[in-house]
Amino acid sequence: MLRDPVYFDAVPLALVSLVLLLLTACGGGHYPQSVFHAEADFSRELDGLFRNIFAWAVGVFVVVEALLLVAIARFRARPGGPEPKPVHGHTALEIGWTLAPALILVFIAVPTMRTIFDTAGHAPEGALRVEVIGHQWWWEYRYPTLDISTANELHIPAGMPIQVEMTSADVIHSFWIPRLAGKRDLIQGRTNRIAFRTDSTGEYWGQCAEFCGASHANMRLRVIAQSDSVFQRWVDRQRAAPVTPAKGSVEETGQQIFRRSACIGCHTITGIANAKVGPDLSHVGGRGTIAGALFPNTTESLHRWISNAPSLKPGALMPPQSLQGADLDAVVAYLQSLK
Ligand code: HEC
Ligand SMILES: [Cu+2]
Repeated sequence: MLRDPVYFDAVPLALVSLVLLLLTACGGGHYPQSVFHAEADFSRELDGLFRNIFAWAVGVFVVVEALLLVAIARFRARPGGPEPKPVHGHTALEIGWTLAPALILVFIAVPTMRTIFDTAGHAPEGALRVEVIGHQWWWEYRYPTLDISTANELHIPAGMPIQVEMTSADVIHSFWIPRLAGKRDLIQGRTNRIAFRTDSTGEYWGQCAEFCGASHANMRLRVIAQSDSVFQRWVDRQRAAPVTPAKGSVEETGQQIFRRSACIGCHTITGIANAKVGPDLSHVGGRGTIAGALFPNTTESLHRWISNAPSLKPGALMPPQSLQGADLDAVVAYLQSLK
């Protein structure tokens, strides 16, 4: 004998689902790292592919669920009804449910392959080349054609294609600016490429997307897309020699202390020090953030950072420095003057 069918109370379940669905629309208007707010050709292409595949998935879902509901309604066991009739084999049905998914996969595969080739990093003629080197846990940027080296904050001209050439100084990292481009791995000893172009000026956030050690989550970055003239002004400032402090100023004292401290074993300031363990500080005062775009570039964060970086950023490869009091003030003032 068949037992009585079990009835689910479908109404509360449907209500909960509806509320959850509506809640997904919440979240405010600011999406610093949302792939759904694409602002470059690269990210728009990924977004388009995602939406395309999602539409197919929704179609499959609707058809499958509809058939399921029909089956439940029409073929359910009814009290006193006859035993169900077993059915073996149905050639037309079997060919149908083999062909339909195969066709859908073709419709998904074609745009997927196109996107893979489109995002393979072939930049058009005249693209601006930027080398990105991943370090635990910060980003080094070099502009080989402009002779610039900077860190963590990537300035680009809006409207111009950017050719990014990526490698790593240590472990594997991944360069990802959700609204613009990426993710793509940075691997020591090889060069991976992406190319992208954004037409809107503004600030975009990104971060390392491949686990790379203690401060992986603190390996962030900022992209600042600027109009041609603003970008050119930035380039000119970066190419200029670092500011020379005035005679007798506190900045000059800071420079002297910097020169005889451990700093010169790890950092570059053109004309003062030339080491490559940490970020180039020639124009550090012009950056908005420090330490993997983790802290605002303020007097207070520079003080705390120089005194004890690992206490602010776990594992940071800049050891605590013994500078204190007026000496530390002077070094901070010097760094801030390096616009
Ligand atoms: C053993 C090498 C080492 C020494 C010595 C060292 N640093 Fe660093 N420094 C680093 C590394 C590595 C980073 C990047 C750390 C990170 O972001 O995770 C860094 C980052 C910085 C930053 C942030 C730069 C940016 O744009 O993010 C400043 C400022 C800085 N160091 C100043 C100093 C000063 C001043 C001294 C000397 C008093 C000094 N450092 C000594 C290795 C060193
Ligand atoms: Cu990482």
